Amino acid sequence: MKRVRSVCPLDCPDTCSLLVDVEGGKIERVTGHPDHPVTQGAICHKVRRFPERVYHKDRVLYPLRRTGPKGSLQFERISWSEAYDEIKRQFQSVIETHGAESILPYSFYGNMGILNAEGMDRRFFHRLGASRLERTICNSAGAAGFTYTMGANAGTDPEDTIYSKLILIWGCNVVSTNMHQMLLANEARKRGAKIVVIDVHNNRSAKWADWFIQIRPGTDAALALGIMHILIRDDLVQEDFLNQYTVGYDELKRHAGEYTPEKVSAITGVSVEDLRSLAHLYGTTTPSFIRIGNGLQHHDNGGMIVRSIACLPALTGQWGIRGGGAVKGNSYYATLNTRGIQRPDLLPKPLPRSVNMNRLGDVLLETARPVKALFVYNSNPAQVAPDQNKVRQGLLREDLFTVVHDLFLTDTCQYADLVLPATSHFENLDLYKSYWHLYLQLHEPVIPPVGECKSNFTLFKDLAKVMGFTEPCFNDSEEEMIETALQYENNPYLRGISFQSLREKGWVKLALPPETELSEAVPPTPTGKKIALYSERLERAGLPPLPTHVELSEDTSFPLYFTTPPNHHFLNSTGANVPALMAAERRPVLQIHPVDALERGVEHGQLVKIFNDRGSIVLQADITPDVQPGLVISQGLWWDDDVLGYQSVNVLTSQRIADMGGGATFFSTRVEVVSVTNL
Ligand SMILES: Nc1nc2c(c(=O)[nH]1)N[C@H]1C(S)=C(S)[C@@H](COP(=O)(O)OP(=O)(O)OC[C@H]3O[C@@H](n4cnc5c(=O)[nH]c(N)nc54)[C@H](O)[C@@H]3O)O[C@H]1N2
Ligand SMILES: Nc1nc2c(c(=O)[nH]1)N[C@H]1C(S)=C(S)[C@@H](COP(=O)(O)OP(=O)(O)OC[C@H]3O[C@@H](n4cnc5c(=O)[nH]c(N)nc54)[C@H](O)[C@@H]3O)O[C@H]1N2
Ligand code: SF4
Ligand SMILES: [Mo]
Repeated sequence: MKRVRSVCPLDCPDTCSLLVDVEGGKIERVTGHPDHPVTQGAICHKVRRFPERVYHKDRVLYPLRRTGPKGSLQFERISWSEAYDEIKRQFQSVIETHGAESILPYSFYGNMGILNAEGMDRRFFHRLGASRLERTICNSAGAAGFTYTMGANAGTDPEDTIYSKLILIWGCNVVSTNMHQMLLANEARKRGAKIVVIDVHNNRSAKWADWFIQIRPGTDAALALGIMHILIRDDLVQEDFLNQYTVGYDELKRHAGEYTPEKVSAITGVSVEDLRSLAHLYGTTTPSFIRIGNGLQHHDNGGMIVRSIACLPALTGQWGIRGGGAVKGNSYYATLNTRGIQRPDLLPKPLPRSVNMNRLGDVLLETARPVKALFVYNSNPAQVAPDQNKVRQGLLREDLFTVVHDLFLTDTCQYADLVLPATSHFENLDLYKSYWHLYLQLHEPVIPPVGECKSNFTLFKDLAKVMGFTEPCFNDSEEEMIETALQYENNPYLRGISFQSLREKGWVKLALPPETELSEAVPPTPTGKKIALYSERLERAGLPPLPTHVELSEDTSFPLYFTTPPNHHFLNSTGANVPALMAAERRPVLQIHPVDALERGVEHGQLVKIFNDRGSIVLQADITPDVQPGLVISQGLWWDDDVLGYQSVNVLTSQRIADMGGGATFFSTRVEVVSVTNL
């Protein structure tokens, strides 16, 4: 038996360091590395069960070619060279008839490794001249909003949050989605901190918090403005900080004056008393820290919400204080040599069109500039993309050639002409950064590739050869690409980090300025930039330059909001085919408030139909006061199951784009619910 280091590859902020027990070339056990300063030996249940995923009986082990109609899951085994020949033939044919732009890569972060998520694949599709994909399904509205205020998607070092005395967890279900933030907050709590959760429902994190504030969907900017109003009115702002580090305080002061407690309470559903207590708690506690989640930015107004909340620490002068500030994401600190890895210089001129991934359904159904070939990897769009009926209608097109590279026959694979077997990250060399903590980690293979599986890196390197691309960058080894990624003089935080140092230590912390210099780094924005309370950039983009509450725009003829955040045991749709994790989640349900249930004659445990003008799904009703009246919730992205009658919640969500960053609007969905027995 040997025990080796690994990294969790999942799209989770915690990017844990793992220890893997390997016996006879097989993974027996996965645990958290006790020495990693953030992981501290603790990992989630999902990843402790990872061996079941790696050795799952349904893992795709060799290339497959479709033999039945699309959607029938009828495949035959073929060789890699047959698969490559087929891809070359199809790509050449669509390039001849419709140009390379008719090829669309579709990927996300099923594996967060730099090489396997955004490395050789990017080089390949750039050189091919394929359509470009805007990867905006996750955090892009909020990242844009935070950046408008702070100048970069960078905030507090999470390790410092143990020193916070007040922790606001805002639209973030940390107990399930960022468990090490929960552990750090627990440590802060031991040292006297208070934890407040602001959310639309009484989720696991709300139950763990000291104070749960329930808010109406999409109204968080109004709450932030209400807090600003009271901070300013009651003289709880830090004028010196505001004068030195911000622009637009005078304009904000006048503007926030309009957001009276009564008005804000009417918009948000938060009582005037709670609003006052919250504002005073925030205005009188230091250091205070805000963890801004992704939940509240999956709305039409998601960018503006995050931009507004991001103004708060400036009002009370919390930047530069250890344990103060806020985090939306910290990916800016770990900016790598993206141009060197992805080689955008290989793109043809004029640049191929760029497609927002949230609009996949419409894009596949468009006839003017049709997509003729789709290449999916690191993602399961038939399940995770909004407006699922449109996506599936597009995927069913007989004239669309679809390749899917995955570990399993996901819902998306049902529509594939070719399914290619992917390695798990345990089988690859890769570099990992976190979008929350500040450690880079190297991953060396723990086991050899299973079956005939290939990593994304190897697949796209092979495909470059198949297509006859002769640029030397297609010969790069994994090690060379990691060295390239780390060579980026514009990012001083990478100083001293090399492939070798990562190999020796496993992880290395980004070289942020030491604590004594922290005040120099206030705010954590590119040098010289001030915190934009008033944003000229937003003004130029035609958006409100000051923090502003904007009403959600979904069709109000459907009376209930429908929010579909992740569950505890799956990672998006990953893990939703692992029996132990499915058993832990039991079944997908619709949480509905007793008042809404009564109004509709719905009884606990009954099947209900949830519908809007995009489609309908059926779920079992869970009547609970954990949700507010007017809002129904279904957690998790389950795979479709014909036998049990599950269909994805994304049947109901919209392809509408958020106010900033091209973001998704999953949680602004509106629906009606009827009891199936009343149909
Ligand atoms: N267990 C688990 N962990 C995960 C994931 C997973 O699928 N499962 N997914 C990973 C990924 S890709 C991401 S992006 C993150 C997402 O994780 P988080 O950042 O925590 O975001 P969500 O869980 O989507 O939403 C957080 C909370 O916001 C609530 N919310 C919805 N609308 C509003 C609103 O208008 N205002 C407020 N205040 N709250 C609102 C949601 O109901 C939910 O309770 O988690 C990562 N970690
Ligand atoms: N309704 C609703 N929809 C949502 C969300 C929501 O909260 N509600 N959340 C949204 C968010 S925040 C996100 S980030 C997206 C996530 O959407 P996706 O990124 O599509 O996430 P997964 O469903 O986990 O699918 C990842 C796939 O990649 C595969 N994979 C893993 N490793 C590798 C590899 O090395 N190579 C290849 N080729 N494949 C690999 C996995 O097996 C899995 O099938 O979903 C979005 N969709
Ligand atoms: S999913 Fe998140 S919490 Fe779980 S092991 Fe991976 S990084 Fe850690
Ligand atoms: Mo995400």
